[in-house]
Amino acid sequence: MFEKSPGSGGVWYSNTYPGARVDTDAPVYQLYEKELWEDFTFKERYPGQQDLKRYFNHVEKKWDLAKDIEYNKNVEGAKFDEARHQWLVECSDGTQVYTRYFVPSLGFASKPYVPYLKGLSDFKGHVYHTAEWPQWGVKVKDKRVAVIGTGASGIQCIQECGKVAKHLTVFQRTPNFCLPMNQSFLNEEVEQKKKDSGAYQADFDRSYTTFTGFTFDFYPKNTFDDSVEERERFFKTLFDEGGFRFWLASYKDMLFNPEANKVHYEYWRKWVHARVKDAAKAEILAPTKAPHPFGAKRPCLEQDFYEVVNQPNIDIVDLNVTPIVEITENGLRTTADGFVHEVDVIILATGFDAVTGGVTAIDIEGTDGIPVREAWADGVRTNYGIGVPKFPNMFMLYGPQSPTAFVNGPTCTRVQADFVDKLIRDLRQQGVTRIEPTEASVERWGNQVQEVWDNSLFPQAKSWYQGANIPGKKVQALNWYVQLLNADGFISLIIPRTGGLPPYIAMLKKSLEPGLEDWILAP
Ligand code: NA7
Repeated sequence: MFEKSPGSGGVWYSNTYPGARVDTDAPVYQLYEKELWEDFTFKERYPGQQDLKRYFNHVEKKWDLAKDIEYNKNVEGAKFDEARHQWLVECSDGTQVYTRYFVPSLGFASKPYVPYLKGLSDFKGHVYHTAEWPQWGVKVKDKRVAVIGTGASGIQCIQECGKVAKHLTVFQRTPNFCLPMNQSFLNEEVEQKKKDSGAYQADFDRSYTTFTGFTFDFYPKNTFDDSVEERERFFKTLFDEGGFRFWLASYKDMLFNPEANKVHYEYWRKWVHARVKDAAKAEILAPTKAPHPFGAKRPCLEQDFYEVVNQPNIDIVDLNVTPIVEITENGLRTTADGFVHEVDVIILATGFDAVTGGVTAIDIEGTDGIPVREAWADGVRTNYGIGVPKFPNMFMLYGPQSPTAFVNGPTCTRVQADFVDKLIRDLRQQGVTRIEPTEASVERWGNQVQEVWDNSLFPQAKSWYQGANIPGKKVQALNWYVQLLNADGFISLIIPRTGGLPPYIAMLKKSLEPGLEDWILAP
């Protein structure tokens, strides 16, 4: 394993900004091997970055992985050698290795995105991107801080920095439809009892059966099946329980039926306005007219974000009204009156070239000599989000056209890793040294991913889910979402009456059946 960072954890290594934490509740945000969870307990229901780092170190120790990982190794290029049926992988320090199989496991958020901001290099203060936060920390206490961006990183960062900064200005282009985290500390003894009683294992098992790889699933009713009172009661239980439930355990038509979606937005908007006392701020954070359907862009979980932004030391600038014209030596100039927001620190919470950026940043060359970034210029092409035509013996994990951004990360990677593990074992047994997806399987998969996407409300948001956050990037469905919906409820494309992860698991299994028809094999 080659790893660019000096330690394990991926995004949880590099994203050390204040407030960084996972939006998945315990215990399913971890690997499911008993030997790993029996003697490790997270400190909080939604673990913070430091705790996640502690977890990665635990796994590394327990599985004695350090001997297999080379840290501070940046993979720059990889090329398939047809004579050897092997990849030649090259690192920036000159390291070269031949390997039969090449498994880019680059995550969906490994290439930070910094938008063009005129004059940024003139700024005399400090500039930090949330994903490249110094490991030694940054002093924001008593400083004047600007945060650009209100995705998950921005919200978490504002929530923490706002409490200690002298003044903090939020530069918001699109409001985040934040949901309540309902955070709590985990009690060692209580968790131990859950482990002993089989509750942990039951949650892990359940995560393979739900749409999202979490322990909860969509409600099997449509929004208007219930009366207004029943709906309000139901919504309240989702908010009380917290997490992504209002998004991913609500009425099953919410992400497909615009009217059902509006009802969700209105409920959420009222909830925000009840918390943010400053009416002008509340309107920017939860406007009368929704900028996009609820949940078509990823919401973020908050703890006291709405109370923090209500503080007098916080201003919110709506960039749709007053865009940033330029960065000056001492701040950010916005149009309306040429006013400069003077700050000491600028925090860029501007996200990532998500899902594809990690893979396309490396010079991975196909058998036709074309790098993957060029091969995908008109759109990503994979089968099952794992194999890529003209890139034999390469298997991506947690990459584009997989369930990636729509499921619990560990569940998704586990499912794919099991698949790749079995595939490699089978190939070895059969004496096969070269495998490549068939064009037919790639065509079918691409159409399937896009067709399902187009039938949902997701395309209506300019989100990283579809590459729309990066200027010039091809807009397309980058994640496998799975289902179509009609008036009768879900219609699975593959297996009736199930959704999300389960059909994906079934398809991967089928793809391994004798004949491996989705793949071209060569001895
Ligand atoms: P996101 O979710 O991509 O958020 C990036 C934010 O930065 C978002 O609010 C953007 O506004 C904003 N942005 C980007 N470019 C600009 C410019 N030029 N001007 C102003 N604002 C800008 O990234 P995160 O790091 O928060 O989270 C990524 C995922 O990682 C997260 O969803 C989790 O799954 C983990 P926009 O919304 O595009 O109007």
